[in-house]
Amino acid sequence: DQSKKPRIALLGIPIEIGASQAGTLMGPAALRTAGIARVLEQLELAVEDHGDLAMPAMVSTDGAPPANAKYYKEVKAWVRALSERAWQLARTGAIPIFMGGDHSLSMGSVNGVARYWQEQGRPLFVLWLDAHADYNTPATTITGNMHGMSAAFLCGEPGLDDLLGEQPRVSINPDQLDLFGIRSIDPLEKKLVRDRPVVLADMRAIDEFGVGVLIRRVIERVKARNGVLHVSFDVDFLDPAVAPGVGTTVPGGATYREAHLVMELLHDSGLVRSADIVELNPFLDERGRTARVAVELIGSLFGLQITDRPTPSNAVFPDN
Ligand code: Z70
Ligand code: MN
Ligand code: MN
Ligand code: MN
Repeated sequence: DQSKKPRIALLGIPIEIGASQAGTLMGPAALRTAGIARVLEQLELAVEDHGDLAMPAMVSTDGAPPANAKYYKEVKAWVRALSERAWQLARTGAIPIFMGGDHSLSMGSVNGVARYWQEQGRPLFVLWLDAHADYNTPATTITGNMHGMSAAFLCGEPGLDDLLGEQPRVSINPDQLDLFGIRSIDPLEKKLVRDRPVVLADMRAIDEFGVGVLIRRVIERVKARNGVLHVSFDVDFLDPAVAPGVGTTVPGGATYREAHLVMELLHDSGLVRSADIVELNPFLDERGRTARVAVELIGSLFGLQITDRPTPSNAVFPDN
């Protein structure tokens, strides 16, 4: 019975001006070519592909853009349109997967789903799988690239205050953000993250404890507050050897196996209600490798398993 299957709503957001390198606008097409819908359908999910969000018109009456935020007006047009669309998709009861596009789109996707969960009275937690913290503001950024500001914006940091236009801003508390896989952070950004109760597992922590322990810690925190989880998956979370098709490769990323375990544990938690997959740059990819890995990982996030036997755990939690 088609109506009883969990529903996945795919939406492409072909935005690239938030990043330093062009090409992420081809991300949604590459994910479709790599078979994202087919993989999810094989998992007995009902998949709706809503196509790509159309590039929205810019509103010329908006005031002067803030300094140090490149393509602010264009990003604003995307983000306000996407926030509304994300809220609507969440209200249909489907699990939206937002296919990027650069990571600035999460300012719209996460704001929209956060609005929905606020209406439902459940806290939204955000797991940010990324080489970068994306916790810059116009006051801390070196590059002015807005994809480096999305996590900070979502936690209510000032400096992009008019970005959503008429859309309600629904910030998450910094203690509901988990930065996971971080290995590149700017000096002022580092200071800002240190001053906030953001939960962070950097690459050293992953080496010390392993992804199993650390992802279980994320899951337990969400469960303890009867929350739900949004997974914002920046493909540069992965090691460049696995995922060369990204604009900024940072060495020392998650291995193929670590990333799969992350996704499998998240699936088993039953907490994931929405996801972004961002920063895939098909122009820089090697024969579709990165797109294919990304699709495999989305498969694991939504139930693809090696065997159908439960795997026991002997995880020991660190104290924080
Ligand atoms: C740097 C900045 C960035 C990619 C995020 C990097 C931002 N912290 N780059 N993801 N690929 O420009 O703010
Ligand atoms: Mn960048
Ligand atoms: Mn990012
Ligand atoms: Mn990144």
